[in-house]
Amino acid sequence: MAKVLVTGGCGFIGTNLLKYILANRPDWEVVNLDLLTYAGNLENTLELEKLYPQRYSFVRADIADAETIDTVFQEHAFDLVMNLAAESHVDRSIENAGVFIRTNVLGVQVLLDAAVKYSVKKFLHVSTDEVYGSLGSEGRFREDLPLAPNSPYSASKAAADLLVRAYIKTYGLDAVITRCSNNYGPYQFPEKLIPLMVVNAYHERELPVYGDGKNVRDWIYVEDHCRGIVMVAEQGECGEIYNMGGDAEKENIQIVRSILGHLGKTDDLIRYVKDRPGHDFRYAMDFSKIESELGWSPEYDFTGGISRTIDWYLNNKPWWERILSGDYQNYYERMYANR
Ligand code: NAD
Ligand code: TDX
Repeated sequence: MAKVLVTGGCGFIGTNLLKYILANRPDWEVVNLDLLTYAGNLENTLELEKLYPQRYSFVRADIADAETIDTVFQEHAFDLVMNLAAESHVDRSIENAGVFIRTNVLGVQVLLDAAVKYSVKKFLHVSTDEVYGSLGSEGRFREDLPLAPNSPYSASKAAADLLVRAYIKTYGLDAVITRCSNNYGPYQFPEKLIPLMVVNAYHERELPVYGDGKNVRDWIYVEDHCRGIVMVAEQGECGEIYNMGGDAEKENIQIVRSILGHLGKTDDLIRYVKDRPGHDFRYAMDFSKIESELGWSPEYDFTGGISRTIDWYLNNKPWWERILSGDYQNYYERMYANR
């Protein structure tokens, strides 16, 4: 039985990753450690407590709280740590960078210290394509490009990547980094482009498109990313970085139009608004390294993935309604107050 720590498991990718691991790795026992910030939703993972009582448990904690993290590591003797906990929304980082530095940089240092102290066998850090900066209309990000982050969010993620590198070199920690493009799928918080547009279109509210809507992102269905994370944890070489992407570059406006089409709404709802400051123009991933070395490639195509995703939001209206009303944030108190 491998003992695994997943941080940030109540967020979007973390929830999908936990489901993937518990269904596909019967010999992994997983602790989900999450602070339950505004982006963490305990309701996402409740069924896991019922389905896998022997192999799954939840701890509410802050990755930047060194004392608590030390206690958790001492108690569990983890073989593998997968760090997904982060502040993840670029627009919020432009409003207030402080919490991004605390969680995404200091929090990673705290986890790395604990991993060294308690001799964790493998540390997998989930990073992002945004650390490479922005592309023009040509080319793709490769792992050997220099870091050139443009937002406080991506700068904090790049800083964490450098810390991981330093702990490998200095302390001999066995660590790997994954960098993935824009994920979409079930459980994504409705502040991000796709769920925000689905929810607004559903209510026939305006769809706020930044700038001219021609910025390009490479979209990957979240399950493909999760499969890749597990593959890198099992087979990745210490010190290596692995890009993942969906091979599905789309302009934002194309995404918005496809959502409107799917919901049978008209383009009149589109509203072009002031651009995001420092808005990266284009992301595109060269994932040939993970393809040739580990045999990973994305399996979902965008047309199928986006329909699946839109249908999930339409079929899970109470999930996002509780988020929009703020009710989901009281869930932990309701659930655990009398335990
Ligand atoms: P998310 O915002 O949906 O979830 C983040 C989770 O981390 C939440 O559950 C939150 O409660 C938890 N968290 C935040 N601060 C914490 C702290 N101090 N201690 C413990 N838990 C804390 O994010 P996501 O989209 O699921 O992203 C997960 C990871 O993947 C992040 O590291 C992000 O940078 C990376 N990533 C995301 C994407 C994407 O498209 N969403 C793409 C590439 C990489
Ligand atoms: O209302 C909006 N209107 C709009 O035009 C929002 C929320 C976004 N956009 C644009 C900005 C981007 O060009 O859509 C694109 C996607 O925006 P986000 O969903 O905010 O994602 P992005 O900034 O690309 O970052 C995402 O991918 C990389 C994740 O949020 C990061 O956590 C991940 O690292």
